[in-house]
Amino acid sequence: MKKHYRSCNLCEATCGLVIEHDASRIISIKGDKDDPFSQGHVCPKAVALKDVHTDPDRLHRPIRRSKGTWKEISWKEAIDYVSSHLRKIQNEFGKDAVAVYQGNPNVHNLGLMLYGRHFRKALGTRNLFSATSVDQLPHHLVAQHMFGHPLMLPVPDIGRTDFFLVIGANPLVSNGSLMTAPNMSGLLQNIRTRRGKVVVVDPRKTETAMKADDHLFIIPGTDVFFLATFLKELFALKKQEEINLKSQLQGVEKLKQIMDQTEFPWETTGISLDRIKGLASSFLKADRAVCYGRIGVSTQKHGTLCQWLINCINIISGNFDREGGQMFTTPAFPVRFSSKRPSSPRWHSRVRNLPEVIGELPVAALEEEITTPGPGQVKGFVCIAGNPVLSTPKGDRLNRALKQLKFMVSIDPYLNETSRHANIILPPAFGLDSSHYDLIFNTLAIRNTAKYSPPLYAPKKGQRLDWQILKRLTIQLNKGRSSFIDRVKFAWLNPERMLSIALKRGPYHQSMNLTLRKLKEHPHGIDLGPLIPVTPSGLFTEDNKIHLAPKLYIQALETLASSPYQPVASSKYPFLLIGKRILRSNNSWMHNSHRLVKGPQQCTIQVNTNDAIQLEITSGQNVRVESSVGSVVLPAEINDHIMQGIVCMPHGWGHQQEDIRLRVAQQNPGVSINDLTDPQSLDALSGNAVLSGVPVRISKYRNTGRMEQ
Ligand SMILES: Nc1nc2c(c(=O)[nH]1)N[C@H]1C(S)=C(S)[C@@H](COP(=O)(O)OP(=O)(O)OC[C@H]3O[C@@H](n4cnc5c(=O)[nH]c(N)nc54)[C@H](O)[C@@H]3O)O[C@H]1N2
Ligand SMILES: Nc1nc2c(c(=O)[nH]1)N[C@H]1C(S)=C(S)[C@@H](COP(=O)(O)OP(=O)(O)OC[C@H]3O[C@@H](n4cnc5c(=O)[nH]c(N)nc54)[C@H](O)[C@@H]3O)O[C@H]1N2
Ligand code: SF4
Ligand SMILES: [Mo]
Repeated sequence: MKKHYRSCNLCEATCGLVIEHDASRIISIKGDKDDPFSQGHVCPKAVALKDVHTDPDRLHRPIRRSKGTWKEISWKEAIDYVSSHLRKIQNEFGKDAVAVYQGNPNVHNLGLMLYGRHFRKALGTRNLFSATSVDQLPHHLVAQHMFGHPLMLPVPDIGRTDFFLVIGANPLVSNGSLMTAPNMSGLLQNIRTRRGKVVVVDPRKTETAMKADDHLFIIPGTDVFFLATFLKELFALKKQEEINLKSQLQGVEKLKQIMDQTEFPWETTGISLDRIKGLASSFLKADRAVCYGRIGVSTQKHGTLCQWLINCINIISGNFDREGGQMFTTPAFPVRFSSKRPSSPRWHSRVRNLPEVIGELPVAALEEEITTPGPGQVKGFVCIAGNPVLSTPKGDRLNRALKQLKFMVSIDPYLNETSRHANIILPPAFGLDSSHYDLIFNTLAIRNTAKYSPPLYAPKKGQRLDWQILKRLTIQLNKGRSSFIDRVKFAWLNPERMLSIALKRGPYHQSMNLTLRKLKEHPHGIDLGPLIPVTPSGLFTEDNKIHLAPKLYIQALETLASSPYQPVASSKYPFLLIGKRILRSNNSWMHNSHRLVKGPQQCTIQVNTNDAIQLEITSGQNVRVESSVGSVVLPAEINDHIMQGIVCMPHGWGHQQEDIRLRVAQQNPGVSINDLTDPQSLDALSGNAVLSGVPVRISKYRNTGRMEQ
């Protein structure tokens, strides 16, 4: 029996694992106590890596659809088939006729991160989409405007803070996002042991809120007014000369002026002015405080303004770029390059004229790009590690649209709700079969760390890793177009070589002799120390300053504050639907692990007790949920942990199609929240989808005998 050490790459926490195994069998998966970062912490999903590894439903060879059935074909045939079809479409209809969607696991996969860029470049299409625009796009946009680079994402230094203000995130369940921090419950507990405070602002009394010192219920989508009122109070309490980093700030006066002059409709939030002011005052009094907002505030109408205001709160309260506040990482693999950033938008979507943001278009526009005829219409589609039928707004419409494509390929280990539409599926050997180094999550971690994980088992004969698939496709697409030198260089590269080169260019090579070889000698990972201040030299703005008051945001906030507030809920759709995460679930793709889905149905709709009484709904009873774009039926879960007028359900469920191959998931399919979300509803500044605060009506479901979802 042997021990293998690696990082779990399922979620952002990057926990260290120790896997006991023999030549062919995994015996156990546990937390690695010697991992300097995670120190033994894991969640139930880590053990399920074994289920994914041995899942009989997983594909191992390319399959091609032919006359309604799937046939296995060789990799050579598959790569030729895909590259020739993509080229044919581009030759006939133009480069943009092929669209690409990259899903969440791309950022958890070293090979896809390193080769995705080359593949996209070889295609040369502007129809690039990803899960970013149903997630954290506002953060990137704000980072670009304020700090000069979309990857300058500040993280809360939660290990050293005394006041953790959490808005629209549930890190005890999600294990943290844009805040790589294993052992969230320990970290939260430590804040309280230090006599610090944890305060949660959320329409739901979440698992995190239950462990917090205080919880404020907020009406979904009104956070922008809560945050603006909070910031206004900080300006009122804080003397100008006390603002630290002041010489590095650009636009303080402008921001102060707006805050002084504007009254924000705080009453729409459902939180009293006294409470907002009281919270701002105790935040300011704390030695070290940090305000943090995630999915709940990123995926709403004013997501970009919310993330901008959150940064401003941290800056003006004196908690920016300092210990215990909001800080930047110094990653060993330097992912932020200082090349001059082109001014956005460089192009717009064809149908709705939506601007490109950081090189991509809002995925909410993908369906219309496929279905609307005319020059530039999308005819070919490459889906890499993504399941947009379940994860993007009005996914059921996209489900229909994908049928219209001339050609589609999925690079995915499963035949699922999205890949079932492909003409061909290229399934990678992945997870435990691949080597790993976390490019993105080391860049978002609350300590600077580095860890290399070798593959547990080398891929079996006839299997290909993600990077090998993308590399072959890129070579085929570039045939006859790249120079001999470029071709030789590209053929020589592999993830390990790229990693080795990058580490030598990184900040720890000189000081600590950090190389890939050294990482290999330290299988538990290497701690590179706590986060350190980087301002001003680490900023990417031309003047090396933090831009506090980008014109776009100031104008948008002024317009918003001066127009009469329109409540989102209406008499037709009186409830607001919000989303959540479940501990034993990972977006849309881990429901085929029996150990994760066993027990009571997890895809339920949470309804407040008083609302349930009025609607005569009882726990476990089926409820119909209707929005302006669709309807679903699912069982109710009734309690007081949710505000009256708000309902909540998880995303990633809805494995109902018969022709998919997810035998465990299909026994308990659930329904998709994204049959209810509206692709027309976007954060105007970033194009991010609005997934929080969707107006719906709910009613007791009376089965009429008709087939219903
Ligand atoms: N309403 C609503 N919608 C949401 C959200 C929400 O909160 N509410 N959350 C959004 C967020 S934050 C996200 S990140 C997205 C996620 O949405 P997506 O990224 O579109 O989907 P996932 O569910 O992560 O599915 C990932 C796919 O990748 C495959 N896969 C897994 N690992 C690998 C790998 O290593 N290689 C390859 N090639 N394939 C792999 C899986 O089989 C699966 O098909 O959903 C978004 N959608
Ligand atoms: N177990 C598990 N962990 C995961 C994932 C998973 O699917 N399962 N997915 C991973 C991914 S891809 C991501 S992006 C992260 C996300 O990580 P988090 O952002 O922590 O995700 P959620 O748990 O969805 O928390 C969002 C919170 O926002 C609240 N909310 C909704 N609308 C509003 C609003 O209008 N205002 C406010 N203030 N709050 C609101 C919801 O009630 C919920 O508690 O989680 C990651 N971790
Ligand atoms: S918290 Fe995330 S990284 Fe840690 S074991 Fe669970 S899924 Fe893996
Ligand atoms: Mo995400």
